[in-house]
Amino acid sequence: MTQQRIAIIGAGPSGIAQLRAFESAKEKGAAIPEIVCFEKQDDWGGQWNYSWRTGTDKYGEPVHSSMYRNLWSNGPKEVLEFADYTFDEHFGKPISSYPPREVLWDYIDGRVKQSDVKKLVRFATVVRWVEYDENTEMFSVTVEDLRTGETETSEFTHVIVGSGHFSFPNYPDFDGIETFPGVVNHAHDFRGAESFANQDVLMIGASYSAEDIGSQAYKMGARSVTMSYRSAPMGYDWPEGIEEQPAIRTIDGNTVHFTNGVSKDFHAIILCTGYLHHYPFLPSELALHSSNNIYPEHLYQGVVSEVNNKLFWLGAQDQWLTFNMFDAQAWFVRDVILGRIELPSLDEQRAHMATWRKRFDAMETADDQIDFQTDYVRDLISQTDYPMFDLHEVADILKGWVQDKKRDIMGYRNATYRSVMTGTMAAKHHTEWINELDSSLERYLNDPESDEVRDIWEGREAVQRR
Ligand code: FAD
Ligand code: NA7
Repeated sequence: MTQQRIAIIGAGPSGIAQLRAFESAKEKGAAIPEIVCFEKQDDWGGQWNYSWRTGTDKYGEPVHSSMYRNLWSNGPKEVLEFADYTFDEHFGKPISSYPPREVLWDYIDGRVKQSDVKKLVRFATVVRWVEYDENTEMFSVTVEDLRTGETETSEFTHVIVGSGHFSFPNYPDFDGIETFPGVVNHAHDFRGAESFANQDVLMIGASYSAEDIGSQAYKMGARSVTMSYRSAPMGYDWPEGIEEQPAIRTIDGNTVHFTNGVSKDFHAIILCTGYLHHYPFLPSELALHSSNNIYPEHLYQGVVSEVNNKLFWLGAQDQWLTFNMFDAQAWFVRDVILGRIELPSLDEQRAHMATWRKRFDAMETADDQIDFQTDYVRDLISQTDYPMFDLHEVADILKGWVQDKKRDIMGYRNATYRSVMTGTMAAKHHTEWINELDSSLERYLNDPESDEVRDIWEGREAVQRR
């Protein structure tokens, strides 16, 4: 039998989950194959590895991360907690339910930094091309070492794609947008809203990016925030200064005309129009062609490529769950590769996918999607030795989160939840999101001295300062 050699593309949360899955088997005495993880950035963490750069990085490669400086988690951390490494274990004390980006990067890093898996990652190495040879039944993977510019090709028995799908912007055209004299950016290139103070800004889109970047602009003192929807408004109880308008009819200089006859002048436009599943390193017959949804087609168990059962995807779904879903997927993929899980025939795989697809097509509400994804993850975990956790509880937290946002879109991050893994209640954070201007790990973890602005905001007399 050919010696197994595994290529993992990307060391974001998904790629790291795969490394951790194999490591966990090794710790329990299993023989594991040779693994090489290629990561084009200098460090791991994927989207959570923030870059101030936009456009291209220092190597001339497209910048990967779409996150911005002051990003805080937009979902409760209790729904993404690793079952084998809890927040309590990492931070040694309860923390709040909506940590900033840097805090979550620290948590992801903390699980694996002490282990041997970092040695398996070739950083600053981009995967340029993957091919499958039907005769040898091997993949050849061509990579470029971005530090030296040298390319090399080597053979692998299995390829696991963990390159993410929130990196290549979807850039639709809008009539007249070329006449707009202000800043026009995609959410992928948004890094901070400070420059929007006293400005009128337009978000195009009606999903997470529009909601979060719009809220960030409001927080940083934009004079007005308008969000333009194509299908349906988000419908939150927005504070004064934020409004939703339907689709754009045309843009004429600074003036945007919406389809309902309303016109308004803007200083800046951010396209919050989502991302493309784009895999420039794969020939079309191997690539995944999908919109952003929670059940992309042709992936058995959401991970095994139907066209080649030795090619896998992690995190290809739109995500109610993230880190622990990637774990569940990685443990499953590991066990397929180790021969612990036998794949059924192609017909059976297709029948299985059709059953899930039928349920997917019948979904109507956010709660349906939450139940779908939590059931999917429970099903995966039940097939491996990943620690099972109460996914009904996770679904309840997610449904509560959806309601929290309906109640108070600017204040939902003040809510706290109980850990499904440890039972620990999250701490109330020292500063509410709307008042916090410093999203650093240091500020987050330390109880800051009382400050004047916070005192006044919270209705206390300002503390006398020297
Ligand atoms: P990524 O994190 O995208 O990592 C992919 C990795 O692959 C990157 O390191 C990249 O450099 C590497 N790579 C790509 N192409 C190549 C190549 N050709 N060769 C070598 N390496 C390559 N999730 C949450 O749980 N909570 C949140 O609050 C949240 N907020 C988000 C906000 C934004 C703006 C975005 C875009 C996403 C957010 N997410 C959030 C979802 C986020 O995508 C996941 O949390 C997670 O980062 C996905 O992990 P991944 O490893 O699948 O992909
Ligand atoms: P999403 O969730 O994929 O949403 C994309 C939005 O963009 C959605 O509202 C789309 O409208 C809208 N869209 C797409 N094309 C157009 C055009 N042509 N005109 C108007 N509106 C359009 O992407 P996000 O960036 O919000 O979120 C992705 C991830 O990043 C997510 O996981 C977050 O955590 C962060 P539609 O509803 O399809 O009509």
